[in-house]
Amino acid sequence: MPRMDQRLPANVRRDQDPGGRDMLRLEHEGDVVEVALCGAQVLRWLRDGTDLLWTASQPKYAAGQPVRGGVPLVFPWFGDHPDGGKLPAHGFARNQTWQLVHANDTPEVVLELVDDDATHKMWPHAFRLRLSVVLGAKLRLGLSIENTGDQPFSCEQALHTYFSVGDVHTATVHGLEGATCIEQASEPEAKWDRKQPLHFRAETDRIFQGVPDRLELRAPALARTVVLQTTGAQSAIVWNPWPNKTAKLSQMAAEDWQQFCCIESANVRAHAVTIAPGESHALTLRLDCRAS
Ligand code: TA6
Repeated sequence: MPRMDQRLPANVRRDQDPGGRDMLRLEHEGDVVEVALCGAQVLRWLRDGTDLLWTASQPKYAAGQPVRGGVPLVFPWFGDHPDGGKLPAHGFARNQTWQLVHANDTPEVVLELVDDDATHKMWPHAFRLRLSVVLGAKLRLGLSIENTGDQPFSCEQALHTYFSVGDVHTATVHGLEGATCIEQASEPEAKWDRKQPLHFRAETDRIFQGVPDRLELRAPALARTVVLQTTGAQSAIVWNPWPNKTAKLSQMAAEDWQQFCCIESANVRAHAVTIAPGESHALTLRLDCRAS
């Protein structure tokens, strides 16, 4: 159970997710955010009972694993471990149990993860991670990474957000036009106009670098626009697996790919962050979901 003493503000409640795992439920004027202690993963952001994020239709709420959906974290590496092998893709922060260290009636909760023998076996550095989740008219996430050791380290990190879009064929992402991009998809769109907003016409797995701090996701099938406002994020990854990759992914039904896209606020590859001993880096994301 959370480390902090038992008192919580009235609009923050301890609860359990469908897998019986500890989570926190924040409420603000009818909106709800659910945050699992496993991985400090935002599971859902509910407005009038509708999830503004997205969860795969065969979700597994298992100990030590992220649910495919919501906002899984990425730290300290993005994608497969550089040495390959058995270390978890997207790093280990998403698989560890975080501790609740602060809560107030904004409402805000702050979860913390510090290094231990288990993490040292995967990554030989001392760190303190903190994830702040603040629910108001917007949802604000802040991931801070502190180097508590005596050697500098470099790390990749991302807020790997899954967004409901209703129909990915009509969804578009605005703000990345002209940004440097690496396409990682195995069956990508043959060629696409980098000066135009991003449309989804094939498997899409694009790492954009040197990105602006404001992006917009338009989902006409849901009459919804989401504005993503970041600080401390130089990279953005836009992902949709399309049917063939969906068939290889856990927790997914065959048609799930049509319902979502990921826009990940990140610092990866050339923009991995080097943090000196005693220093910190903060990556913040503010999500503003509007009817459009
Ligand atoms: O961020 C895109 C990506 O690297 C895809 O290639 C795909 O592997 C996806 O992440 C899986 O992320 P997840 O957090 O669902 O395991």
